[in-house]
Amino acid sequence: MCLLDLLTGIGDTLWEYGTLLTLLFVMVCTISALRTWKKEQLRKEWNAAGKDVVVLHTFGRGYTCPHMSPFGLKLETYLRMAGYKIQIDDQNPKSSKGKSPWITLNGVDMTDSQLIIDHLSANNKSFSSHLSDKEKAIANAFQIMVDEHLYWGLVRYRYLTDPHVRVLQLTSIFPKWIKYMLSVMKHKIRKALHVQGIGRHSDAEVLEIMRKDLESISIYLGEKPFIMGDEPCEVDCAIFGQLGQLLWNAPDSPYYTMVTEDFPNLQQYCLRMKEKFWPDWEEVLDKPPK
Ligand SMILES: N[C@@H](CCC(=O)N[C@@H](CS)C(=O)NCC(=O)O)C(=O)O
Repeated sequence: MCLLDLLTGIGDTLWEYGTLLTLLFVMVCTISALRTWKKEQLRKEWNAAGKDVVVLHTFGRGYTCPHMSPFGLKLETYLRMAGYKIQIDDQNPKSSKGKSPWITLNGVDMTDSQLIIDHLSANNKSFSSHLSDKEKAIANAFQIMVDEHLYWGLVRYRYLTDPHVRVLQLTSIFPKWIKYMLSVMKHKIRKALHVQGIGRHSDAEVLEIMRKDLESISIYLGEKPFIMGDEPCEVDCAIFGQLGQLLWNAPDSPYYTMVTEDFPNLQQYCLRMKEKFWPDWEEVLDKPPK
């Protein structure tokens, strides 16, 4: 009798586990099928954008600048410069590499703002072909300086140095609950900046590092309308992408003051780029809640 009870008990338990496992299996399969279906739907939607229409996957618009990401501003500026028709997708901002922005063009996904610009420039219209090899090298060095160096100073200011983390109020792209998770977010960013290196410096050192970058751009720009001369080219998109964040998305920051007061030709430069490629700037901005 005891043995029978024991066996029955084991049988019941196994049955319960079996049922639970089956349920779990069905749930996982359903979620995976739903994901695949959603992906297929999105792909259909992006392909329906039309031939040679660029679907630009990016974070949503800001209240003071169309992009909160310097790389989004850079890439859309280039696409506008090259005359592409653009369809914005702000629901899937991160690529398979986990970074934003990325694009889908004629059914093909492409990632990384610079790789995309290099690819489109090589296959369509280059705005740098008139430059000498020496000038191209200078343009390349500026692009790397702003995207891989100046950018990190912006990240540090935006999320760590700015006591009010004002960037959160300049757009609706951050979820409302982010303010309760600020310390987690800051911890993640602090770790990334430590690995990159800029997180190891003092605030005063970072300020000087940033000033030097901005001063270099300002000196090289001088009186010219665009960084490499009379006509804008690809590198202007990168510079505008980063400087635009300091000018429009970093209110009350020391960097805003540098761009507007210490190196005013940078502000003039941004306004020139804005006027040339973003005549609809005000219209595309998101509206802050009343
Ligand atoms: N090299 C990349 C950089 C893109 C990048 O760092 N994007 C940031 C937004 S400004 C991002 O997606 N960060 C999200 C993350 O790192 O998780 C490019 O040029 O597109």
